[in-house]
Amino acid sequence: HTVSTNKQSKNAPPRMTHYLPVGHIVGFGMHPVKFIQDGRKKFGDMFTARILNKDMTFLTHPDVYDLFFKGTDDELGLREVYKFMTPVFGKGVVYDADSQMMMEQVKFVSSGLTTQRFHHFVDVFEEEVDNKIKQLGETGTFGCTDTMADLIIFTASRSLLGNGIREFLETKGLGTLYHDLDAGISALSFFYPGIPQGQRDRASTAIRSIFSELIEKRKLNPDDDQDVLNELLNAKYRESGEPVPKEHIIGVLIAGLFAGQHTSTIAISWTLMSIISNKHIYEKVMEEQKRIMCEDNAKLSYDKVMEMEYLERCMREALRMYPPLIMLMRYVKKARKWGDYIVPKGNVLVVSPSVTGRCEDVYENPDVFDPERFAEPRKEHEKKRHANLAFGSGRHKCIGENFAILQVKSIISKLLRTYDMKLLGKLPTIDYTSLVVGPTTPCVIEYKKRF
Ligand code: X2N
Ligand code: HEM
Repeated sequence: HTVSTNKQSKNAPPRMTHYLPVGHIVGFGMHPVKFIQDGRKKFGDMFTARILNKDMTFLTHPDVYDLFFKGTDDELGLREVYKFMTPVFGKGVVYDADSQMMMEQVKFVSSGLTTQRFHHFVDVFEEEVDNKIKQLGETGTFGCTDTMADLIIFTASRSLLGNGIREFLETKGLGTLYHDLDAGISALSFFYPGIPQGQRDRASTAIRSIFSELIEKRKLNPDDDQDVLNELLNAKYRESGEPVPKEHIIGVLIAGLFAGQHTSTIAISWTLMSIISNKHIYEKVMEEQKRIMCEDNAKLSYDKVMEMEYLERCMREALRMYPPLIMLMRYVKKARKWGDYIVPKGNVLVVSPSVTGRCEDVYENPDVFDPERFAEPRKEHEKKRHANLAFGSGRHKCIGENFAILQVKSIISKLLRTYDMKLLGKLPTIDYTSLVVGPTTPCVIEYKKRF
């Protein structure tokens, strides 16, 4: 632990003065995005503030983001800031592995997300929406994020682990176990990772034994290669040439599921709510659906989903305004020079996809939902490097982007052609209290079958 100090070392970025030993945690915690935007007004492109036990240096404009995205892993570490997730993902995987091994593990997942598997995933997505439609019936209301979370859990779990996972979700409480496990990753656990969490650890043990059972079954009975698990079972670490140990496979799957669930649930919720609460955009989306799908209950295919460009722009626009990961962080392992500034070793460097998405130098009227900004001739996101940060940028850019887009578009397409939907009440506000940031709940949607 470093001591709380207002002392500014030579050439360090401007520092926000604090008067309490806990620094600016209250202002930061209540509204992290506003905190960074206010800091920008006062200090410019870069400033440092004490937050609880950390000195955090915020980069507030895309013009200086190269400092963040061009750093190598030994200059800017991920492990040091993201290791609080280790009790959830497990030992030896992702942020608990060395940088070479982490890179290989991430690559196993991305190699598993092939176009060939994507063709199959679209069938999985459609089947799961069909199941949900059977539950929902002709007409009624549903909580948007809860219902979307169900759809994402089922579709992501099947894509990563195969059809065998379904019975555990349906009848053996795996959904609740995921929930208990993921509750172990909270915003505050970033500052205080050591807090004991019995519920999290019990869920972890139970999930690991379920995944282990599935893996043993798969080893006896190799299926026809339609999920990411198969990729992991056939992968080998480059240096040792050894297959990936079961404990690592399980850890990578848990990390992949965490990554695939919260972000996608939030992305699909904002996309759907933004579409149906804006008449003009809703009509354009439905026009595109009619053009590509012809009949309301036509079967989806990979090619058709790929053709839904307007729907994709709606999702990208929702992610611009409401990125689920509101800040990305790196630990400064070697002092970093930028112009006249030197960011000292030991600081946490921060860029915010949320602040970037609302940057007026890049996006005109940034608070307006306008999918056309991603289309010709505007292409506003291409005006500046690192201007579109929902999926990150540089060497650690998201590897699940194409999967998430395919999943969200498939599910929304099927839902919109089945039901006419209406958001009850106004578009929700943003809830900054969790680590992955989504709409304030409840947000209720009223639906009625179209045919
Ligand atoms: C109680 C009002 O203080 O002050 F998951 F394989 C798996 C992102 C990590 C953000 C940390 C905010 C703290 C508010 C406290 C994988 C899909 C990933 C990638 C509220 C006092 C994980 C921590 C956010 C601190 C802000 C880490 C995810 N693709 N998913 N109230 O991401 O990639 C993965 C990658 C992080 C943070 C914070 C408060 C690969 C308070 C009062 C109270 N933050 N934050 N992923 N706060 N208060 C992931 C990125 C990686
Ligand atoms: C990294 C966002 C879906 C797996 C990232 C990063 C962002 C992000 C911002 C960069 C983190 C950083 O630089 O610190 C999102 C969003 C998603 C999504 C908004 C959905 C809408 C997924 C899915 C998967 C996934 C579905 C897996 C199946 C990963 C992994 C990394 C990553 C493994 C780490 C890459 C690395 O460090 O090299 N994601 N993600 N993400 N994402 Fe995603």
